[in-house]
Amino acid sequence: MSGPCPAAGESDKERNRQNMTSEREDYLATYRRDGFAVVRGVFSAAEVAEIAEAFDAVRAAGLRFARSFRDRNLLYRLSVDANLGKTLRMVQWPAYANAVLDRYRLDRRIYDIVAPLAGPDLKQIINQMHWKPPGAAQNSFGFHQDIWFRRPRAAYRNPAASYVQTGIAVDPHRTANGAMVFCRASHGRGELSLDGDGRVMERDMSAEDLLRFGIAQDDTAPMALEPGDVALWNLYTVHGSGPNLSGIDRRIYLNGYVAAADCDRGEWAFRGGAPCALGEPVLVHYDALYKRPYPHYVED
Ligand SMILES: O=C(O)CCC(=O)C(=O)O
Repeated sequence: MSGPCPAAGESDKERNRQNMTSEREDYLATYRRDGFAVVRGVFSAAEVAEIAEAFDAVRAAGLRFARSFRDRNLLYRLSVDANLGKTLRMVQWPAYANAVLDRYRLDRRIYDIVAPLAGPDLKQIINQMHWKPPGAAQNSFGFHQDIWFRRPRAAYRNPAASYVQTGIAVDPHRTANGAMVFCRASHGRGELSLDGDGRVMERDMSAEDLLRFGIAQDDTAPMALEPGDVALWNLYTVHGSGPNLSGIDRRIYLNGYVAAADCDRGEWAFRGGAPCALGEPVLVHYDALYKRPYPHYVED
């Protein structure tokens, strides 16, 4: 069961209406047209520093383990990089382990960005920190659509309209440090396939994959972000990201939301606009949650 989740009153709804400024309408139009958009400067430098400190704490906790390690929905995904040795590549559901990250996933400003697209009753199906350190030999994400990872598919209804993925930039994101690359208007193409060819995390973005999707190179756009910007994209938008060839980190805090009525999985995040605390973990991606609900090492 998730934790307490109060119903929101009229004032929440009114506040949301008042927040619909013209800037908001612009990002909504861009999102609907291109399948991705950016809302600039959502979080201050001090808030980004707080998130970065939380990333440090979660990384230190993860690197105590010899290899990838799971405690129910919380997963530290480690890898042995050819250049850097043991690295923490990503963490799923760090909000269970870190109060600061838990607070930002429920931030009112994130709600105000997502609710116009997916409504006031939101569950959360993604809570992830991705960390690309400089000099890693392999930390690319091949071109993919997030819909590929929504399993079992029957639990995820109305996927084109009810899901919004968000990412808070912790560092500047540029091509040199592995910024994400998005394929314009690809969300209108429905589900595309590489016929199960390779895992997304062990794959580089390639012109050949774009060709297999029927997407022109000209229709790709790197997403430059400043710390504190919030990127958002659709479940069907083709995207990926390259290696970090720069001298700085590239960190992003990902939170994916879904209209609650359209999803049987996920943690409640907002009910009627009011934030919902995490309680006992519920089924999201880890199918063995109830069979193997104890901490254990994970084979990759
Ligand atoms: O962190 C990245 O660059 C990739 C993120 C991504 O592709 C995803 O979460 O679907």
